[in-house]
Amino acid sequence: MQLYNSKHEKFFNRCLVALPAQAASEDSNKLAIIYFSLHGLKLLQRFNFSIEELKYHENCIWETYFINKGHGGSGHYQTFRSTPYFKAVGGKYDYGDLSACFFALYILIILGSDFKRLDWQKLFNYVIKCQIKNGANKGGFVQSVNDIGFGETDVRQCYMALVIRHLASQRTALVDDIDLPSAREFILSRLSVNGGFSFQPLDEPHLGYTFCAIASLKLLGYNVQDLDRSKNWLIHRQVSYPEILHQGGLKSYEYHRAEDIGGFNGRENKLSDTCYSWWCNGSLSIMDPTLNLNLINQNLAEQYLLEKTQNPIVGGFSSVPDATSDPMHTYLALAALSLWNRDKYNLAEIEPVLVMPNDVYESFCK
Ligand code: GRG
Ligand code: ZN
Repeated sequence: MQLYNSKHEKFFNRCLVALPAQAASEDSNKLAIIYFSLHGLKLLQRFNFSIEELKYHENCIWETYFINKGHGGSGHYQTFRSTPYFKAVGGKYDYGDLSACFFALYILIILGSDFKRLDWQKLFNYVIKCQIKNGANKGGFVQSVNDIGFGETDVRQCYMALVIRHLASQRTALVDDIDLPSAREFILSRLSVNGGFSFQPLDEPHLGYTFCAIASLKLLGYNVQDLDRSKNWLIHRQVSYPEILHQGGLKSYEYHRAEDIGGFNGRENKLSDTCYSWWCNGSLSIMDPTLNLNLINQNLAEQYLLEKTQNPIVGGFSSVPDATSDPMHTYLALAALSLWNRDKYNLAEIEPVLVMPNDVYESFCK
């Protein structure tokens, strides 16, 4: 069982330089791809750029993605766009979005920006604009806002809004704020009786939403270690099958796949996927960093990633065995391996709430 550190380093560097033509539709996810690749190189402890390169790339991010709207007053806000396409279209179509803010900040932080071009309160004014003030989704956030809000409203946007708030408050004392009690109510209303969190109340819980909810509650100062049902639900995301399945007793069961063992699924009776190794163990670690990871079978968990979804030839990890590697699954696999055994794999420490290497966060806070 081996981690191919140098192959993954080359994989991330390739993703930063050029992607295959089939990835053209990922244009609006470019900031996310850059985040996973740069922070992935840092986790590998192979983040080796010259001062000139860092400055050059930082400048590209500001020039291409930053939006500064208005001329003073409370209506003045700053944000980031997800694709340069909107800059070209301009006007009323170019109004930024929460995930672009989230990913752009992570990139600028790791590039060592001094953030002199940003007014943190004005950036936060955009987050305030995104919060829903009334109705069934009160306290939640829209993904994007112009005169009206756009996009899905679930705990993912709460998570990104609260991370931006946390980062902004490291640099400035925020004068205007979001409505914190209703954000908390919004998240808790998605807590299912089995301990998982869902897209909307009474929906099927999903691990991706559960990570966002637990990390958000932690950022809100909630005692997440007391969420016992969530802990139980999380532990049961690790895939294992009773002996009878291997003996052929229930061979026709559609969701039995022997290669999934040790991996994690996103919800009951579904298949393993690399990213869930992170969403599950990251959540457990946020709830209790010292105890909870002992509750899963770590050896099988490492084996699933290293032997089933790691690509030893071109580098990277894929979502499922025999698929194409991608930067998100590669980053989240390394993040999970760092939680379990960072010394063995020569990885940097990961900060689980922010999904950012600890030393990157610490240098931002200095
Ligand atoms: C990237 C660190 C970081 C944070 C940003 C966007 C976001 C915050 C987190 C994503 C959370 C997530 C994975 C949500 C899951 C959404 C969902 C319901 C996926 C279901 O996908 P299916 O049905 O997969 O294809 P399963 O495995 O359930 O069959
Ligand atoms: Zn996945």
